[in-house]
Amino acid sequence: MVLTLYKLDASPPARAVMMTIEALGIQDVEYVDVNLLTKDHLTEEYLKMNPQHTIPMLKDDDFIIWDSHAITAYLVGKYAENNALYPTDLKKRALIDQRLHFDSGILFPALRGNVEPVLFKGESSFKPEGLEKISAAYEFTDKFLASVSPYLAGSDLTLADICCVATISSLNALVPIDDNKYPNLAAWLERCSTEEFYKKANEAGAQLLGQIVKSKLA
Ligand SMILES: N[C@@H](CCC(=O)N[C@@H](CS)C(=O)NCC(=O)O)C(=O)O
Repeated sequence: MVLTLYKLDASPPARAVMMTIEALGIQDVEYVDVNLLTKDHLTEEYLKMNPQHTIPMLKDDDFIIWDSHAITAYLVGKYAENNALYPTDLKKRALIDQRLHFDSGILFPALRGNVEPVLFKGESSFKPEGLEKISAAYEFTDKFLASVSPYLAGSDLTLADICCVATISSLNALVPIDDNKYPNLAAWLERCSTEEFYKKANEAGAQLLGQIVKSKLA
C-alpha cells in the first residue's frame, strides 16, 4: 500500500514527517508538493480532506491524518520494528509527549509568528516581540537539555528530537543559536544534524526556508 504525504520541503512539520519516514526506512511513499503561495492548500479538493488546510497531511488508503506529531506517532505505530522512537513505557512516552506539545505550543508558533508576516503580509523585518519568542524557545530547550541529555527525552533519540529539530533547525537558519548562551541546545542540534535522516530529509529544506525568508528581509 502506497502512502501519500502532502508536504513542502521548506515546511518544518512536513520535514519532521519526512525524517521519520527516513528513520523508519519506509519505502512506498508518494510525495505531493502543496504550494502555499499559490494556495494549493485552499482548493476544494484539499479542504475536503483537511478542513484545517495544513501541511503535512498523510493519506494511507482511505485514512487521512494531519499534524506532524500525530502523523509521526502513527507511522511509528504502523511501521517500526520496535517502538524505540516512541516507547510505550508510560513515563518515557509522557516526557516525549510533553516535548511534542512544546513543539506545537512554543517552538513552532515562535517560528510561524516571525515567518508568516514576512512571507505573506509583506513585512520586511522581524518584530522585537517575535524575536523574544525565539529567545524564549531557545532558552527553554537549552534548559530541558541541561536536565536530560544527550537527547530531548533522555538517553535515546525519539520523536521528540525529530519533531523539535525540524523546527529548531529552521529557527537557527533565521536566528543562529548562540552556543555561548545555549551550549546544550547548540550541541544537541549538532548531534541531530549528523543523523542520516536529518541530512536526507531536513538539511536542505531548513536552508531553503532560511533563504526564502531572508530574501524578503530588508
Ligand atoms: N501543528 C501543525 C502545524 C502545521 C502547519 O501550520 N503547517 C503550515 C506550513 S509549515 C501550514 O500548513 N500553513 C498553511 C495554513 O495553515 O493555512 C503540524 O505539526 O503539522
